[in-house]
This record gives sequence, structure tokens and C-alpha cells, in this order.
Amino acid sequence: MNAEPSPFSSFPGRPGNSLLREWTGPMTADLVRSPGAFGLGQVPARLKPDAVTTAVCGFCSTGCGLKLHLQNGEAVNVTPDPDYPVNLGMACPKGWEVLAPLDASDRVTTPLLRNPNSGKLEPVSWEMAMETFVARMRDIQERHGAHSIAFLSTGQMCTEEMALLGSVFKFGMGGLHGDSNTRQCMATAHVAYKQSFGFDSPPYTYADFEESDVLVFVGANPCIAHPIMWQRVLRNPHHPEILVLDPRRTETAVNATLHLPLAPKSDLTLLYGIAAALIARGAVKHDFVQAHTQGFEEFAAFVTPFTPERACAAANLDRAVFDRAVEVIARGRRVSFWWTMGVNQSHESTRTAQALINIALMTGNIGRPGTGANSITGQCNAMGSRLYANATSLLGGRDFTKPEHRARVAADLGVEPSNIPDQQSWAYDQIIDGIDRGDIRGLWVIATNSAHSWIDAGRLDALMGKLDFLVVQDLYATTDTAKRAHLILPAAGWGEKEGTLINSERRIGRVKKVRRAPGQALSDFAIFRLVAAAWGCGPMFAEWSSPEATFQVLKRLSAGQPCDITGIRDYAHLDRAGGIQWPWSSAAGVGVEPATERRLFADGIFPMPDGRARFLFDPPRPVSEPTDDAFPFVLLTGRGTSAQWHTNTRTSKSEVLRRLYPAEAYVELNPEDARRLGISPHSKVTVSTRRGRLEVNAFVTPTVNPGHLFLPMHYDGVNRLTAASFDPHSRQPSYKHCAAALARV
Ligand SMILES: Nc1nc2c(c(=O)[nH]1)N[C@H]1C(S)=C(S)[C@@H](COP(=O)(O)OP(=O)(O)OC[C@H]3O[C@@H](n4cnc5c(=O)[nH]c(N)nc54)[C@H](O)[C@@H]3O)O[C@H]1N2
Ligand SMILES: Nc1nc2c(c(=O)[nH]1)N[C@H]1C(S)=C(S)[C@@H](COP(=O)(O)OP(=O)(O)OC[C@H]3O[C@@H](n4cnc5c(=O)[nH]c(N)nc54)[C@H](O)[C@@H]3O)O[C@H]1N2
Ligand code: SF4
Ligand SMILES: [Mo]
Repeated sequence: MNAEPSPFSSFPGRPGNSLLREWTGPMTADLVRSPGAFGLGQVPARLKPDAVTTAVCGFCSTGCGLKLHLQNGEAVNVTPDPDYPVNLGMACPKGWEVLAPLDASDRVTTPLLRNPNSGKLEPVSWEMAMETFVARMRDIQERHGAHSIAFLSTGQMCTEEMALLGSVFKFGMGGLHGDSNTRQCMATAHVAYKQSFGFDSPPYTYADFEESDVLVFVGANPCIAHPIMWQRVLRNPHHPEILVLDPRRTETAVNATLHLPLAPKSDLTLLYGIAAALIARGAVKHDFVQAHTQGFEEFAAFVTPFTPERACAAANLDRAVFDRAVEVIARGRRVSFWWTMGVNQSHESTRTAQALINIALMTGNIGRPGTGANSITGQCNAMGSRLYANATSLLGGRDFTKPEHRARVAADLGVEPSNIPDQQSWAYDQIIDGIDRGDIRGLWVIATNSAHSWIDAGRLDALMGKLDFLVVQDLYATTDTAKRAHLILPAAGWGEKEGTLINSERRIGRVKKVRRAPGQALSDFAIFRLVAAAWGCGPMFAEWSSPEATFQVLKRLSAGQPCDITGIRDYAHLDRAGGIQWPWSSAAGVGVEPATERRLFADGIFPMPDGRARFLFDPPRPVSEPTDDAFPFVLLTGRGTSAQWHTNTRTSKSEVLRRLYPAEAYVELNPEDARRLGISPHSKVTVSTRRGRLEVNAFVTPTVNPGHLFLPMHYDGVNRLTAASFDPHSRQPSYKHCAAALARV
């Protein structure tokens, strides 16, 4: 491997090394002892809890508060927290079952190294794992350059962990390219907000769900994907109008007052048409536009040709439905616009998100209760990864390319400015193209299952064979990605570690160690510390000694940024306050406590140098793969049930959740298409595209329109069908459009 003395020789990883002792280390210390206060009825004696603590859920970005019922310090049960401001005592099935994935029989409990002779993964010690990691990555760097190694990370670990990973990799290991699954998910919202507002700032608070008189959901299915946010909508006392723009008649669309079943990827044209019609109706709040925005006149001129006829033709909508939508938005006093993956995952997603932002700005629906252009995030810590992962943005929402930003971070961290890269990382797709060209030879994948979730996964699968060294850090060695690894690092999961997550409304909440990780699995935080020590850059991160110490480092880095959190004292403060939304600056003054629900831009001032939000727009573009005679269907993908999470590595481990979703993959198709093709319900069909084919069960339902197919993303092979196409600004994949064919088996 390496002819030089092992870099490991200076590694303090001998028996007794504190870094390696974590699996026997203490559990969350600040447990509230309240025996018998749970009202749980008859709990088996074996599981009788003796204490309770709280944490936020580790699945979706709603960030529900959970009560963890403990026996001898270990969580034995979970109930929703009635006192947490997010969920007010509610939880979805995944929240109730959040402990189940930890007990799975296929948890990986030691590092595993592939034996080059047998080709098998074999258990090794952490010392051996770290020695191999450092030697192989260093060797690749020596032969192919410092930037020939890369990481792909996640929106599903704690902020402290993400920040440590990005910092160790970029400041300590000399790497440049690192991105995460947040690219698949929130890159569009990040770029859209940054360009329009000056900073990646979702403006809302969940109270807005209850305070709107009009809610417009675009490409979002909260009934399935964010069920507790939807519960907040149901608590709205104002009998709100609910508009849903979705090609499918989703569970959310069924509950709307008006469903716009628009043609896939016609959003941009339709939203420009709606904007033009609102302007024509005189629905513009000129005072607000004049005082707080820039570029409205150009925008108004640009959208003028988007007549109702043109918008309805592009979106295949009835004129009456279009007119009604315009009227409802124009008349609304508190209109909120919510979007999720139907917008973010498109070939022109950034401009589509900004089309919504433009409508909110011009109608003055921002900064007031019940308003906003509101991107709903997906993963439990998507927001943390946007601000603090040090992957594509420099720590604290800064830019790697700005010398003053690098200088500030260098000073705050006490590292040499020259240690901070002065270039942007490649985006996820560019890292993968780099593997194809041979520019990326070593890849470290953390808490994401790329082999299943990346677009055009067949290509990625082939390219993984080109890597000299693939490291996968996960809870399980059984994921599609882990099966390809040369080295597997066993990670502790949610509930087995400490740290914080940031939810959709910018609320920072705590995760606690209420379970011991199995075997020698370590928290991601501890693994990154081990890597730093083994690499020889440990001293650079001396101050990052624990998650809570790291939180203090991140506070310092946030000072003066729009995401300032210097006013949050420590973890205990988060507990006491029921989570705290950013920003919360120390400038508020000693003893001043943050209000429970806070929205941004109440003063109309945006984080631009001139304080004004921008109207941004571009002409709509054609999709990359239109349908044709051979592939006549549009293939849509997304979430199938509230019990399935992404690639199903975690949710499939719960017996309860398994009963709540179909065991076998299925495709939703319209009865008309089924009749035409002679497909009977529940029969086997193949869905094929130019890239692959998949055999699934037919689920015949009028909720999808004729000519459309919907595949839930949770089953193997879905992304072998999808076509790699990206938004040019955010480089987010367009998962929800490609041409497909359907046939009986
Ligand atoms: N149960 C469960 N919940 C989850 C997740 C999960 O895996 N399972 N994942 C979490 C994550 S990371 C995310 S990002 C969110 C995603 O949450 P959502 O975005 O709400 O979920 P999706 O089903 O991916 O997509 C939403 C809708 O977009 C529609 N759509 C497709 N194409 C178009 C289009 O061209 N225009 C419009 N307007 N709509 C279109 C689809 O029909 C779909 O109903 O969910 C989070 N919550
Ligand atoms: N066709 C299609 N594809 C899609 C989408 C779509 O709508 N359609 N949506 C996209 C979106 S929005 C997203 S967010 C992605 C999600 O895609 P992925 O991130 O690939 O999906 P997950 O199944 O959540 O993978 C997370 C992995 O991390 C592991 N893990 C969980 N917790 C921890 C932890 O604490 N530490 C470590 N080290 N590992 C952990 C899990 O076991 C799992 O293997 O999928 C994208 N792919
Ligand atoms: S809605 Fe999201 S955060 Fe709340 S319990 Fe369900 S998965 Fe967890
Ligand atoms: Mo996502």
C-alpha cells in the first residue's frame, strides 16, 4: 500500500484511546427522572420505563418533537411530545417507529474491509480501517492529485457532524470536491433563495399553515411526505382555500378546494401566466414592490405574452380552473405558496421556484403572518447541510470563492487561510462525471444510498467499478451502495448519538444518545474525529472535541450572517425553549428569550446589499426527453406512502411500517391506458425507458392522468429508468420527467 511509515504510527488509536471508547461511553446525561409519569397503560415489565427525555425525529424535515421513554438510560418507547411547538403531540408512523431501524439484525457492527483475494468483506479493527482509509486515500492523492478524492454526504446527520466532515476533508485532507444528497433535494431552493433574497432563507414558520386564508401547494404532497405539516393545515381556523398544482390527484389534491392537474413540467409557463393575469387584474401591491424589490417592471413586461390561453394550453388546464386560481390568489389577504420536489426536481427548477417567489413578492405576500414563498425541506437536516456542511457553501452560508469569507472562517477556526479551498466544489453530477473521466478515484459515501437514489443509477453502478477506493459509512452493510464498497465504516444512527438538526422552519432541535450503538459502531462525529487523527490533522480540530463543543464553534462562525445563532447558549437552551429558529443573535440581549414562532422579512428588508429582493425569470425550455411513439408515457416518481423512507433501508426494518406499504414495487396508471393496453389491475407489467426496464405490479387508478405513470422511489431499480437531466443553476436532477413505455408481461 504505502512504502512510507504508516501515517497511523502517530495515531493515538491504541487500546485506551478515548476516540475508540465511544461505544462504552455515557448516555445523554441530562435525563429528567420522572418515574411512572407516562400514562402508557400496561407496558411489559421488561420495557417499563423509568425516565423520559426528548429529541426531534430523525426522518423528515418537519422535525417533530418526541418523548423517549427510558429504562436504565436506554430508550424503550417513543411517544409524540405534546409540548413541542412543531407537532403539538402528533407523529406520523415513521416517528412512532423511529427506534425500530436501530434494532435491525443487519446493523454493521465492525469496520469491514474487502479482501482482494476472496472479494469478500471481512471484519477488521478500527485501527486497521483507519490505517487503510488514510493509506489508500493518500496514495490516490499522491498519484492523481489532491482533488482526486471526493465525498458524497447527506442531509440526515447532525449539523455538527456535517460541519466536521466538510472541514476535515477540505481543510485537513486537502480535498476539494464534496457534495451531498441535498443536491437531489434542496439545491434548487438554496439557489433560488440566494439569488432572489440574497441568502438561503426560507421565510416561514409553521404557524403560517394555520394563519393563511389561501395556501398554494406546488409539486408537494404533504399528506404523504409531511403528514404533520398537513395536520397543521387542518388546524387552520380560517376555512382556507387550498390550491394544489400537481399532475396527479394526490391525497393532498383530494383534500384541496381546487386541484390544478397541470401537465408535467408546465409549471413555469403556468406560473408566468398566473403572474400576468394577476398583474392584469390589478393584484399587485405597488407600495411593497417599490419599497422592497428590484426588477418588477422588467418582469411585468416579460410575462405579458403569457396569456391565459397560452398558459392553459401548455398546462393542459381548463380556462375556468385557471381563472378560479387567479381569482383566489388575487382575493386572498394572507396567501402562502409552498413547494417541494415537483418544483425542485425539474430541468428548469430554479426559475420555477423563483416564479413562485415573484408572485409572493408582487402581491406583498411575504413577511406577514400566513404568507410567504415557502420551500418545504425534505430530510431531517437538509437545512443544516445547506448552511453548515462546508460542501458546496463555505461554513455559515458563505462562499468559497470570496477571499473575505475565507479569511473570516480561517480566523474563526485558527487555520491557515491557504488551507481553505478558493474554488467551488463540483456538484454531485460533476463528481460522477469526474469518476467517468478518471479524475475522481477515491469516493467516501456517508449516510446516503447513491446506488439506489441517484438519477440514471445504472450509469453510476457501472462507474462505481472504476473507483480505486470506495468507502461507505452507514448503519447497514446491506445497502446497494455498501455492497459495492471496499471499506465499510459502521455508523451509529439517530438516537445513538448527540447533536442538532434544523427543520423546515429553521428550527434547531436536539438529537440525543438514548441507545448504545451495536458492536463497535461509532457516531459519524466520532468517525470523522478518528479520520482527522489518523490523517494527522487532529490538532486542527482540537476545539471540536464533542458535538456540543462543535456547536459553540458553529455559533461563532454564524456571527453576523443571516443565519446567526450566537444567541443560543447551549444544548440545554434548545431543550428549554422547544427548539430555536435561526436567526437568534446574542444582540437580542442577555435574558431575552426567542418567541416560539418567528418568520423572516417582517421589515421588508432582504439580505441583499441594497436590501431589495429580485425578480428573476427566463423563458421556459423544453424537457430533455419528450415522449415519442416508442416511449409514449411521461414517467413521474416520488413518495409512495408515509411509512416508506427513500431507499427503504431504515423503514423496511420496522414490522409495523412494513404492514403499511405494498411489499412489491408497483406503477400507478390510468384506467383508460390500462384498458387500451389490456392491463388488468395487479397484473405484472414492465415499465421501460431508454436506460432500463423494471417489472412491477399494475396499480390502476384515476389519480394519474392518461399518458402518465407514477413509480414510488422506494423500490429497487426505479432510478435505472430515470434520465439524467439537470437544472442549469442548481444542478438538481430532474427525477420527475422522462419518456417511458408500458407493456403487459
Ligand atoms: N413518507 C415519506 N416522507 C418523506 C420522504 C420519504 O421518502 N417518505 N422524503 C422526504 C424528502 S427528502 C423529501 S425531499 C420530501 C418530498 O416531498 P414531496 O415533494 O411532497 O414528495 P414527492 O412525492 O417527491 O413529490 C411531490 C409531488 O410532485 C408531483 N410532481 C411531479 N412532477 C411534477 C410537475 O412537473 N409539476 C408539479 N407541480 N408537480 C409535479 C408528484 O406527482 C408528487 O405528488 O418528502 C420528505 N418526506
Ligand atoms: N426517482 C427518484 N429518485 C429520488 C427522488 C425522487 O423523488 N425520485 N428523491 C431524491 C431525494 S429528494 C432525496 S433526499 C434522495 C434520498 O436518497 P438517499 O439519501 O440515498 O436515501 P436514504 O434511503 O435516505 O439513504 C440514507 C442512507 O443513510 C443511512 N443512514 C441513516 N442514518 C444514518 C446516520 O446517522 N449515519 C450514517 N452514516 N448513515 C445513516 C441509511 O441506512 C441509508 O442507507 O433521493 C433522491 N432520489
Ligand atoms: S412527520 Fe416527519 S418528523 Fe414528524 S414524526 Fe413523521 S417523519 Fe418524523
Ligand atoms: Mo429529499
